Amino acid sequence: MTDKPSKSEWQARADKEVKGRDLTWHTPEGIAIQPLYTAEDTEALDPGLPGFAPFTRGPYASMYTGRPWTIRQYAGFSTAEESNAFYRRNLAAGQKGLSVAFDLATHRGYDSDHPRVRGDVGKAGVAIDTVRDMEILFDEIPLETMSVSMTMNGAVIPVLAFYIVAGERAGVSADKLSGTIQNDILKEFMVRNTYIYPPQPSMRIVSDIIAYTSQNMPRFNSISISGYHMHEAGATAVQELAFTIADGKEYAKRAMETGLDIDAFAPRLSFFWGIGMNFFMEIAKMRAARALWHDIMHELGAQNPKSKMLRTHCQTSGVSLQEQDPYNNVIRTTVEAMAAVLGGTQSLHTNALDEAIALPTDFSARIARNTQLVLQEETGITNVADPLGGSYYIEALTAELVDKARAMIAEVDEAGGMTAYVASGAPKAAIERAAAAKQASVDRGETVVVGVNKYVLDEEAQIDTLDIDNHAVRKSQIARLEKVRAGRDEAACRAALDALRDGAKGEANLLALAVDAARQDATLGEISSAMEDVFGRYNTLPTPVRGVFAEAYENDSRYDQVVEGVRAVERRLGHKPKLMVAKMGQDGHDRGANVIASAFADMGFDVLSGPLFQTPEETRDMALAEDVDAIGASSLAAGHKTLIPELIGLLRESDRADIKVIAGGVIPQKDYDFLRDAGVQGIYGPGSNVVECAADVLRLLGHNMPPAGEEIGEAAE
Ligand code: MLC
Ligand code: 5AD
Repeated sequence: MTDKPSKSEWQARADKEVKGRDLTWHTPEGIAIQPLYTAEDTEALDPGLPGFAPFTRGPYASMYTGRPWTIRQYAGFSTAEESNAFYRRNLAAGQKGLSVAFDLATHRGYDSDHPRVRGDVGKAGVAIDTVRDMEILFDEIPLETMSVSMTMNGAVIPVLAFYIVAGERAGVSADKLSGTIQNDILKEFMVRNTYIYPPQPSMRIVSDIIAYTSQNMPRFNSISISGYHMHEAGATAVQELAFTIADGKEYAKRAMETGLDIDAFAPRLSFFWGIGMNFFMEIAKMRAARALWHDIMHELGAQNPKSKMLRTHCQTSGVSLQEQDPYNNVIRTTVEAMAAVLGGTQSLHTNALDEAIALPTDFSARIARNTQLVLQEETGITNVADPLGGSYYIEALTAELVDKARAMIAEVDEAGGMTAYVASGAPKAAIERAAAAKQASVDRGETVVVGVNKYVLDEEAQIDTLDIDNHAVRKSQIARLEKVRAGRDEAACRAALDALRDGAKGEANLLALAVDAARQDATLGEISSAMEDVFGRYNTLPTPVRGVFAEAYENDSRYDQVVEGVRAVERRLGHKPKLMVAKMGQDGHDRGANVIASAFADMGFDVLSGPLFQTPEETRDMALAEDVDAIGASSLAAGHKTLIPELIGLLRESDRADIKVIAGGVIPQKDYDFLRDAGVQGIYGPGSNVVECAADVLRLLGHNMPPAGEEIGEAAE
């Protein structure tokens, strides 16, 4: 018998095979991944058993062998009637739980008839103004058995109140309702941006909901503490882990400060991860999260094991999906779904292949759902709990993520906890730096995206996408709003709203008061305004990071060529070319806008980042006051056909048609001609190269910019 070869013997042999090339992979998390893991890497590690502390291997002992994860597709669009019909079709075809996507008007606390939300009604989700809408949304869906997730954070009080009252009207009392409300405001201030009130009253709302649900809704998860949106904004796995777990710690501490016993609410705190393409990293992230949460809840004094057991939903990554060669997205989503499942998720949404273009159609939703059905019913994956437990690589990576996240959580603690840390802007800036670095790496081809920066198709076939006529949705919502207002007891409704306003000044439970107002058919906008009267509305200005692109593109000749072009334009204009990055409508997705602002500033443009949520009038006014040369309108929530043409019309009215307008974001190809006819001079979908986008802007400003690949000397003014 020969001796077992050691790891160093393996190393010698591998070195010889690759002639000494370093095979270490340095991830964006700052982790050095070795080319091989062995028992030596895991000697000191014991992940324990599924269903037992610290739950690294899963919250339940039997995991999917006892019950598979919940297939819970996030959906909502247009009116309550249309979304209800879509839900019922999906449930009939194998979906198991519901998950409601609301439109941005609803998120931000505006009724559909509010002038600020003209472009948003029914677009990125379903429009909900009253309890009546909520009743229609769940018509013929048994609320006593169906678990329903609602992604709502800003207008969380009226939406949960509507759900409770819709349940009452269907004969299902609050104690029987099962589901989840997202109710995670801290990450809104960091990345998702659908907040309404300032941080302090927003944190009170979170606690009021935790208090109300722990007393009245024992089957309802009071919060879905979300890393997903950080992931989508470009966070590394360590950032997502650390900031999300730290958010959870902050919520738990706040709830305890209001006098609640930790074991009364902690078993109903839930989590939510984004799952991207770094397969093993994502699996390890989910396992690390469970171990970290267990320890934190233990430190906070939890006794009940359920308080320390992290349960989670996952969604495959939207930003990993591409407009180019979109069928590749089915493959990406399958790989990501497998990571979520091998990481032990309780509930899962798989994205549709048309993610980068529009909301899912029946066809793309079917493929997305079937991805999960095939995994559950054809692969055998569900027959073993935590099948990757004990993998040298997975266990070592899990332990490394725990260590790195713990160190980052300690920094948050030192800053005074997550509320203070978020207010400092530090986590948002850290995530934006990671996002800009990632974008630069894709643009430079260092990170491969098939069909985007490698193996690019000569010609793209168009796919059918969903289109929503938001004018029609708005009209029908306004008609129903008027009907509800006409049919209610106005005095009783006013009295309930006054009580809510008074309660906001004091310490009463805001959800309890909003339930009373909802019973009187107060609208979402009215309930939100009653609280806004006391709390005010919160606004922030984007502060994009600087220097990341310049660093990533050091010694890149094309980048230098663009920088030189910017200087030439500056000499000619007598000032730096000035670009305003505009976010119009209630769409708060600002990763793309911030990346553009960072990159253009690094290339020498004078960049003005407009505030979120502008109306076209406000964008026009700011552009004129600041005398910009171009406006880049970023749109990811389908408001582009309404808002961008309006802006161009307003510029023309002001005799400033010379200001160039370009558009970027999630814009279907079939809308390009419409936008060009309206006067848009450049359109940049997902996967666009930022440096080439800047080259185009220089051309629009009259600079003779050569195509990529041509020599610098050929550039001429
Ligand atoms: C589960 N159960 C088991 C079991 N597995 N029982 C025995 N053996 C097993 N192996 C039991 C559980 O105890 C529970 O019962 C019941 O079955 C359901 O299991 P669960 O694990 O609680 O699953 P689920 O109900 O699906 O809840 C998952 C969750 C929840 C806890 C993560 O919070 C959830 O559904 N979240 C979804 C969030 C979501 O969809 N978000 C969308 C965001 S989209 P009991 O009795 O104990 O309850 C977004 C995008 C954007 O944010 O930005 O717009
Ligand atoms: N319907 C279906 N999926 C949606 N998403 C967002 N809104 C909807 C909707 N109305 C998904 C997309 C997006 C992520 C945040 O959620 O995948 O990237």
